[in-house]
Amino acid sequence: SETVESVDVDVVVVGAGFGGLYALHRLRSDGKSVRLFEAGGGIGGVWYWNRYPGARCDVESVDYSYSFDEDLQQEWNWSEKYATQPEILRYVDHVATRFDLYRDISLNTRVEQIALDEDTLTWTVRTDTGETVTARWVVLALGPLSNSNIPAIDGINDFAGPVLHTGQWPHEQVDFTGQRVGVIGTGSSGIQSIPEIAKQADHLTVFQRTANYSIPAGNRPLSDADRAAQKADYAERRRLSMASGGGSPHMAYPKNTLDATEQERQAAYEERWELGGVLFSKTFPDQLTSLDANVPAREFWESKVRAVIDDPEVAADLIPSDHPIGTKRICTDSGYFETYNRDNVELVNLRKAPIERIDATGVVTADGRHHDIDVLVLATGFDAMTGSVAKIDIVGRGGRTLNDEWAAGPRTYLGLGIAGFPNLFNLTGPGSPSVLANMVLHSELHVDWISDAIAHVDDSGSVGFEARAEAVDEWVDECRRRAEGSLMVQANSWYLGANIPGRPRVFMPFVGGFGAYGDIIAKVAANDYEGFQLL
Ligand code: NA7
Repeated sequence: SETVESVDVDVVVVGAGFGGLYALHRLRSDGKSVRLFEAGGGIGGVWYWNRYPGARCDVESVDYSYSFDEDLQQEWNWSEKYATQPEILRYVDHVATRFDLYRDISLNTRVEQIALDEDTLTWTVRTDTGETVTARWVVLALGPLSNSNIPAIDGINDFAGPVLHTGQWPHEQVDFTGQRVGVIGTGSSGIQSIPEIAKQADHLTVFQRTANYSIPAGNRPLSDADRAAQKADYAERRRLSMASGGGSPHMAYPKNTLDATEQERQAAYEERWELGGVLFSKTFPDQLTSLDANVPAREFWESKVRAVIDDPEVAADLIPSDHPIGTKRICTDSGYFETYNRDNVELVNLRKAPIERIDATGVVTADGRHHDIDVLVLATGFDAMTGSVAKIDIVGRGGRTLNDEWAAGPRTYLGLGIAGFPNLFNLTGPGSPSVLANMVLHSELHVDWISDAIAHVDDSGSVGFEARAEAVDEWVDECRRRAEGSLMVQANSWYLGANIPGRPRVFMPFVGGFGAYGDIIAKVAANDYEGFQLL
């Protein structure tokens, strides 16, 4: 269309996490008018909601922070190697205040519908507060891990005590003193909260369905000297991160696993173990592509973990046997496995005796046991990657909804464009490295690309921008091919939607690496946005 209709704002951004906040800042700096809607009562996205004890980022704080402003990154002082949830919220508030973001943010406002006017190529955004706003562009910054998964366990609503999901944690302090607590789930959230709950509770029962890999975080306070060294080298640190597999400045060992000697291998694993956390999954470049390369890493991990668990039977339950190491996100812990040495902690292996039902006073397992509980904690994760997008009624060309379009699995071009949904961008979602990368740098990468794309549309005198259907087909194939070439498809993970009954099994993130992905989208932009059409 050649007609430029008047709109209320140039851009609506949905979600005030790291991605949405930077989208607001960047697009407003480009001269656009922007409104940001946020369902929560505050900004920060996952860090607003996930207030459970022990909640921390598993990416180093110096890396998990914005790079777009040199003064910002020089002035902010992180207190620990891995930031706690409250410290990250303080940082987010600092950024929002410093860049005057709050004035364009509407909190406590859930977007319910986003509908395209095909004649004018504008979007009408409706909220649960009754507001209707029209915009040329929409940026979805909903977060890939924001829609809590409440499992449909028989009788869960009959439980008489509090039921707390880690991703919807109460704002007031929860005190477990004197309580018998049950935790269902041993992903990152369970593994972070279990040691903290165990210290407080009278008794803790952990219900584990799938045993999980976790690596000690090696968390520690940062000294002035640490911070000074990091900041002196920040530019290089960022450069390495942007080129890396996952958005952190640490490179894999320069040889493949089986080309290294046994001695080199052990030294490399040991070094990564000392570094701490998720990066262990990429000690060697082939660790997530070759089972032969994965096995020695797994064996190293197992020997370390067995050494800290007193009871060999408990250890046997805690050692995963059903998926290669790193094919579900490796967890990062502080004293997780040691927690099972405590007298007040019991591990229930649901593979041996699944949960049958929950009643008013506890959990009944298939071996006939009744586990008495006063407080139930659900660390059961999220309807990941597409769950929050699916909650909004997004209506594109021909009245077709995004939920129809994605019924058999999400389909995007570069993760950024969706055929039939012009002028709408989805941040850090399916088809991009997304949850496999540092989400702060990934958000910046996406927002900067979108900002350039919008400028390109403006410069060409067009009013719209849409992914071509063929480009979507090719990208979906490319992502599938790459996933199948890795070990990542060998775990029943939320990357595949495997944790949500009824979801199609499609590996959603792009596994080719964060740096490689950045190169691909930059090349597309340099090539006149090939695969997109100007409207
Ligand atoms: P995750 O990683 O999805 O973990 C959820 C856990 O809950 C996992 O152990 C699940 O077992 C378990 N779960 C889910 N449903 C059930 C039922 N019905 N019964 C028993 N156990 C269940 O979520 P997190 O919040 O820990 O972490 C998400 C990401 O946030 C993390 O990767 C980081 O990137 C940050 P399963 O493995 O499915 O058998």
